[in-house]
Amino acid sequence: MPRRTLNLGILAHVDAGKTTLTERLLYAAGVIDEIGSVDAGTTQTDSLALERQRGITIKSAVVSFAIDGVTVNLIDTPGHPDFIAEVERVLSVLDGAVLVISSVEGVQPQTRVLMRALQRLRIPALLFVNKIDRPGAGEERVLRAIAERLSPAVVPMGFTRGLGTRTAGFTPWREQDIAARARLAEVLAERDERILAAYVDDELSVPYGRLRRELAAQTRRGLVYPVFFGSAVTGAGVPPLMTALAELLPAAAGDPGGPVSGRVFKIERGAGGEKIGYVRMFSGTVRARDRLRFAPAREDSAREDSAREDSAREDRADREGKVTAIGVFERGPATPRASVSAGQIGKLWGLDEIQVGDQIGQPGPVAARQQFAPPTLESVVVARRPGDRAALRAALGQLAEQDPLINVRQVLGETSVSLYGEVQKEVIQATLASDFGIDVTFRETTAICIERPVGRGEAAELLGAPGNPFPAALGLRIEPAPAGSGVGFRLDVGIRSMPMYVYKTTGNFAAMMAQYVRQALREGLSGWQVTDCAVTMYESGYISPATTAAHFRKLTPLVLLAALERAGTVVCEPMIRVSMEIPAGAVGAVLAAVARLGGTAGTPSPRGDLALLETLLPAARAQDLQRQLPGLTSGEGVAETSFGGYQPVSGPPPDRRRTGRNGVSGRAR
Ligand SMILES: Nc1nc2c(ncn2[C@@H]2O[C@H](COP(=O)(O)OP(=O)(O)OP(=O)(O)O)[C@@H](O)[C@H]2O)c(=O)[nH]1
Ligand SMILES: [Mg+2]
Repeated sequence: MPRRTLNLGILAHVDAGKTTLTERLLYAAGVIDEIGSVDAGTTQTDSLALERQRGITIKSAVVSFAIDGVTVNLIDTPGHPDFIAEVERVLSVLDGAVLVISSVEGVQPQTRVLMRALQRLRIPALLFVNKIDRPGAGEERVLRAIAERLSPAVVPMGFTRGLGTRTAGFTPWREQDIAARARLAEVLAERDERILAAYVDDELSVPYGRLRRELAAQTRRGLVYPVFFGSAVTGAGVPPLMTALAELLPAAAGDPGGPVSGRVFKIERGAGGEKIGYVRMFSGTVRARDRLRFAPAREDSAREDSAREDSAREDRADREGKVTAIGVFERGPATPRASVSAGQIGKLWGLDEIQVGDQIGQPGPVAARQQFAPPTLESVVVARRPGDRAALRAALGQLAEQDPLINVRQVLGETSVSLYGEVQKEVIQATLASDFGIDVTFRETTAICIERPVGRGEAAELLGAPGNPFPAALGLRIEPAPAGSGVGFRLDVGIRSMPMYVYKTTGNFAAMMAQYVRQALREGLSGWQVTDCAVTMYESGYISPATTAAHFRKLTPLVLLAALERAGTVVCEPMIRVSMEIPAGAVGAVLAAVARLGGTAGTPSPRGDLALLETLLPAARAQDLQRQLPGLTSGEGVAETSFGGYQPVSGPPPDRRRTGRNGVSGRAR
């Protein structure tokens, strides 16, 4: 029987201890003899020079170890919100996850964002409450926060002792621990009627072995979340966590003899500049010298509004290439192998045109996309030496290969990139300098706005009508839809009006029209992406055999923009929610700063000598507030940010087309 493989993501808010835990797991599994440290820059997974200097993870990294007959491919991810796109890319290849929570800081904003994504995608997860050796560590408090803010379906798997000391430990519950057993039965009974029936008679009448099996079954279906406590630094609680990985999470199934199907989730450049694709295999076997076909994976997005990215994907049709070498993750880093099979993660050399998000061979499970907020900022990158301009464009092209969301755009001879925040900007700058020898500066960071229709508008081009340049008829209606709903598309025409000799099925016709519509909505009346709308196609016509797909594709933007002009749009800017804990005496100064930056604030709520303050600021200004906070609060204020949706801009709408650059200065208006 082939070894089973568990592709496991380690996810958490920044600094919760993911990389340290990864190191500890590798040590406990005997893969490394010495434990590296993030602070000394000696860990296995923070291997980039920049990661070592800064002590944060920037790129996801894969490393493997074996436990109880299972090979675990562990994917250490960055926790900083500027690098959330790295997390999104690995979500589609995970069998399970460990969500790390600091026992001192508790549930943090990014913890919630990540947990929601795991829940939406039904990815089974174990929770590991880390840093129990640190002063200020909590148990009950953290469990309450988890139940209230993450999921009520949690099962503590043991108890702690010596919290907040170097000797802090974690002991798993045993069969004899009556209270814990009753609680386990209670949680499981909520989702299983047979357990409920047995449990109603007597909580302890359900055999312990059955409870454990049911716990594994419910955990694997993403219905309950077992919680462990421990310390990645001292190693406390790590052995029970490791046992649980094999017992409670699902290892990958898949037929190595089946048709080839895999997903590319990471692109890297080798020492000689060669492209390396990381693929997770769902089925079949890829061997060196195989010719492979690849194309963008089908996607399932939480929010369907990324017309920008859709269009980028559309431009890259099916491609192919020949695999020249393979590395497989089995123990530690990848080792050279002749093939990679179902369930495994491999590195593939030789596929020069491979892209992040590509599907290799047969379609696999639908890819997760748009689980998190998109980048909200952009900035023009300028080479300090004018002679570097062409090299800069090429270098940014390579970076965009590894991180498609940086979305390199040429605007009036300049190059702009989209950004999540300042840290990502610094990383791009440092990477360009160290890896490409190009010194750059950034122009002012500005917001990436969106447009929403404000009313309903429709337009049509009929067959043979004057002014219709194509032998195709098309009528489209656009109307507003709820915020965050993206772009909806619906066909409302009879089958006889669809050119089936071109599109074969109505489903395909609808899918292609939806794609043309999303493409056309990339630029609205003010040049921003149009979203949160419902588009209905109410008119269709063709002349066989003259009409082709290109006619519908080219007619769509003409009709849709006419409809959009009748509907009208409002330009909305991205907002960031900044939650602060500040000294009570600093409230006045902070409120004034928030107002100066164009933000709004809720009522401060007192907590001892401190005040909690919730504010909402334009994205381009939120980081200014964070920069000013230490000065305003004598260094005592702490702030946490999260995406706050889009709000109509006040004043004249910034026009991205007229200026060719983002017209929003982000200043208070
Ligand atoms: N006391 C204590 N410190 C810890 C523990 N785990 C991690 N740390 C420290 O916390 C800091 C962050 O640890 P990392 O492992 O880099 O955290 P991370 O989650 O990988 O951080 P990012 O990848 O940047 O999001 C480092 O200084 C670690 O030494 C722990 O269990 N106890
Ligand atoms: Mg890390």
